[in-house]
Amino acid sequence: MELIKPEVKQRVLELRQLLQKASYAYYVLDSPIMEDAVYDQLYRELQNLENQYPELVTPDSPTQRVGEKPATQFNSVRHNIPLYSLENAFSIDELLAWDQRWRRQLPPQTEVEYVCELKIDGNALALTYENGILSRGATRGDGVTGEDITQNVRTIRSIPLRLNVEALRAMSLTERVEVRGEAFLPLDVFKQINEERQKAGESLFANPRNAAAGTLRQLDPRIVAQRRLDFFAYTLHIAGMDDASIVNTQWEALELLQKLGFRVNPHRRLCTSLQEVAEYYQYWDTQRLNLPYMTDGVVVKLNSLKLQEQLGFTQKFPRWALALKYAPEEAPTRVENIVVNVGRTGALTPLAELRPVQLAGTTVSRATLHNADRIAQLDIRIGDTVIVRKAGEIIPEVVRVLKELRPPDTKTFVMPTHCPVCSSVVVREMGEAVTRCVNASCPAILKAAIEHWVSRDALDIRGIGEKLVHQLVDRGLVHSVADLYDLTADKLCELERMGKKSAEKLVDAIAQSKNQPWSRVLYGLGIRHVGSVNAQLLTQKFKNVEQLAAARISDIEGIYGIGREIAESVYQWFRISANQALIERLQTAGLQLACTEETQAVEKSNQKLAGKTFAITGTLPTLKRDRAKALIQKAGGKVTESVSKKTDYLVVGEDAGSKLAKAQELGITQLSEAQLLEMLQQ
Ligand code: 1X8
Repeated sequence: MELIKPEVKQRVLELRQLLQKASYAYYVLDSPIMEDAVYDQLYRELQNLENQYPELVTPDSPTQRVGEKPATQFNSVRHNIPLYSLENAFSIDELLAWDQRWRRQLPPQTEVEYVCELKIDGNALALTYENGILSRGATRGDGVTGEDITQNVRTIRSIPLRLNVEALRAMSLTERVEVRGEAFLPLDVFKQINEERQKAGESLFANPRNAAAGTLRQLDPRIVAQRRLDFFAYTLHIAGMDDASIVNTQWEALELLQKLGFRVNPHRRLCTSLQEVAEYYQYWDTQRLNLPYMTDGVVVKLNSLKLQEQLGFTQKFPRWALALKYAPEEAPTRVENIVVNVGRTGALTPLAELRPVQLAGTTVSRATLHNADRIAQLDIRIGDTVIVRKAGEIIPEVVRVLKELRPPDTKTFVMPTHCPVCSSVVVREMGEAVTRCVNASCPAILKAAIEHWVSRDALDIRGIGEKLVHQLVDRGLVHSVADLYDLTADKLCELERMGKKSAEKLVDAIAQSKNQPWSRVLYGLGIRHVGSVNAQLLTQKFKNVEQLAAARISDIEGIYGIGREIAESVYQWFRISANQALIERLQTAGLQLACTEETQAVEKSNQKLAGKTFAITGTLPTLKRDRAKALIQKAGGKVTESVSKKTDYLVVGEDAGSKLAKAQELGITQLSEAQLLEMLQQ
């Protein structure tokens, strides 16, 4: 055997430590310490050394995450400690009942602390570490016996192959450590996988949990590695921990897990009363929709491990923990009919009319079926029992058919050949999933276009709602948004429930909208792909409608943030003569189709965050993160995902994550949401 120089051995160790540290910072602390390119370079250096000296390869090396060989099957393994499931509760009343129950086993009025954690809708894993090295990863299975999926578990970047050495040494945890947690697929990855599967004509995963389960059971670890599974750790068992010298509480266990190298969910809370537990539960009922992964409830645990031990387990559950769940977001119901809706862009969207069902706290009686392809793919028929789901989006969708419940008399749906509103022939372009009505004066399209025109971010005309728009169109008072500006109080008085006073007010509100800036008018036109941010980008470059109408695709595409698809859509819109006529009429009516000096000044002064870099952490009291980001960007600021020396401000919300610690370390100015809004307003 060739003798290996000590410098080489030393360098290999050093590289592993560096890479491990970088991974920890990136995947666990969410706060990178090196550029991707640097990481890649160090990784390649290690890979080269290991290729040169294969005897230096160890199983915990960062290069050893993805195995080469697909498995032929997974072996069954018996868990050293069974994985219990949790008792479910669906209301605060049930939480109180649970509290009463365990309290009966203890002296009256025992004071306790509760740990609240988010319940991740994924797949439980049991990870075994021997002498600090990951030796086994297993699925939950039936709780007693699971499957050995170590090869796949190794591909999950947020699972350390080796526990943090310093943390280990400090506690002399050299024996066996078992860590439990939830493997899950982030929502964006889930979406991407399903999009790819749809393109490939494969069946879709019904939800992220199923997709994660399917991924974990993939025989080829190279495929698993591409799927970007993630993992939150929540339970720590240390062999011989009975003396409780290392951790005494669940809270400490979570902190130790993080030190050992695991990703631990940052949204945990230590509570001293059920009132606080209830608040946490209610807070996350709505806030969870902003998280990049699925949660279906919160887990409440008694903090003291001693108390946990004292209370023990029933046949099925620990007595000291409870899964306080939210109303299910999926439910079975029957498709009573399939109708077709015509939207602002003329798209014909099939909708299922459902037998009403409770879903995520609301009654659902309609669900989108998206398009004809999807109906065919899922084979949805009128009369079928289906599963409806409300994911982050507002409109619920049908995710699958319970074919075993299909009655013999179902009816298949056929996409109409004519617009259900105006009866003109519909068009489906080659390679497109969408069927459209292309009659520019189709009343359905017109109604939707007017609703958009008057909406808050467009011309913001108060007092015109859906009902009024329908009346205006159905009575032939309005054939285009330009007709709004010819309405008089007298004409409006003909409408149902319209008095002289309100008619005058309305005419006034419509007239007021002539003062709205060019960017809002452009947004109001409803050009495909031109949302309010794009409209602002466009009007910053094209100071009036003539310039924009004359622009070539390449001119439009040249704007930072505007891609080819948007540019083409804008270009095509101005080539249609009906649209040119509309612009002319709006001009005559007196709408702003150019930047006035005033609006230009406003826009300039709006760029008050220019040159400043922001990061956001935690949940803001009122703004969704995307919205906060858009506001900052609109004002010329930059928003980054992580905190670095270049960050000027960190906007801090509830349950701030590791970015806050990093910002404190770097002395970066922190802002509350209120302070941010103030900066934007000044
Ligand atoms: C299941 C889960 C637990 C936690 C989060 N998500 C889950 N799905 C947690 O404790 N943070 S605990 C658990 C179980 O014990 N079956």
